[in-house]
Amino acid sequence: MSDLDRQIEQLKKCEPLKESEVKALCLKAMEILVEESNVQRVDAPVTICGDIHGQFYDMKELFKVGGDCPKTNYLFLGDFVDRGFYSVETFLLLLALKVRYPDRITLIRGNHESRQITQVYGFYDECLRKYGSVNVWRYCTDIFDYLSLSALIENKIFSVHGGLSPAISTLDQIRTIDRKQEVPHDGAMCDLLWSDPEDIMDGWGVSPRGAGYLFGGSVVTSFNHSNNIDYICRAHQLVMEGYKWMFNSQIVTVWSAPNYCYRCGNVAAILELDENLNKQFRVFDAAPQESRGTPAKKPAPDYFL
Ligand SMILES: [Mn+2]
Repeated sequence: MSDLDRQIEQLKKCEPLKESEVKALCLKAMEILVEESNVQRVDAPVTICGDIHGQFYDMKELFKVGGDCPKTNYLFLGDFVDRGFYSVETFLLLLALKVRYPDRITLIRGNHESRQITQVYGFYDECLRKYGSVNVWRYCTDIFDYLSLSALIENKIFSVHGGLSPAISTLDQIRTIDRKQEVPHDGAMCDLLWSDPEDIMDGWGVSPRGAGYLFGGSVVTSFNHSNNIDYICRAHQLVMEGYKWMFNSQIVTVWSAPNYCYRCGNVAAILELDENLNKQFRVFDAAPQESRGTPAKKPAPDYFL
């Protein structure tokens, strides 16, 4: 068994790696991620997953429902860390799978894959508590800068963490962004990770999050038409039913953190696409209490971001 396979087995038991192992893993991951496009091509069949937020045992439920990687090809839409008790183990397991099976798992960046946000919502504190230093946080946040910004499944389904940007009308404009940086406070890269579709308005609106925009149905219609896209698949917003279509099935939200923050009472979903892009949502509940390990601290109180 290789070191990497052994590390994957260890992480699957929710046991973190040694600091030196994290450093080596992140270096290998960087070599792979730097080659990826800002609009990373993904082949079907693929299973699309939304926010995880450090809910390690619920991610294990996700893999039970969706199948193990590499047998199942996965696309994760970001927000791996913060809020839950196990951001370290959650992100490192996904990263180790990426290094082991680079063509069978795609990880794109969420707004929480950021130095600034993780210092407020849990990942920084968790690294400090589990390792006694912030080195692991530094290695991981350096890797965040290399994560792709979006994915394009069979040229037909555009996938992104948040949504659209008034600065972006074509996929080629996304391809020209220099993504290897901390998430900026505004501009195209920020909007892709922060924006939300909104029912009650058309065009663009001010986001209550303080970053990104609200965008209406006409914006989605125009983007999908210009780019020859069937629909947009995104995450970023808690959906009590696990997934939600909007604007006449032109955009879907997929949310994969059941009982978000261990108290929201929602179910989670993943979206399975077969080789012909036929859709099957799999809805799942939080892992049962007896299989969850012992949490080390209470989650942050606010679940708006
Ligand atoms: Mn988010």
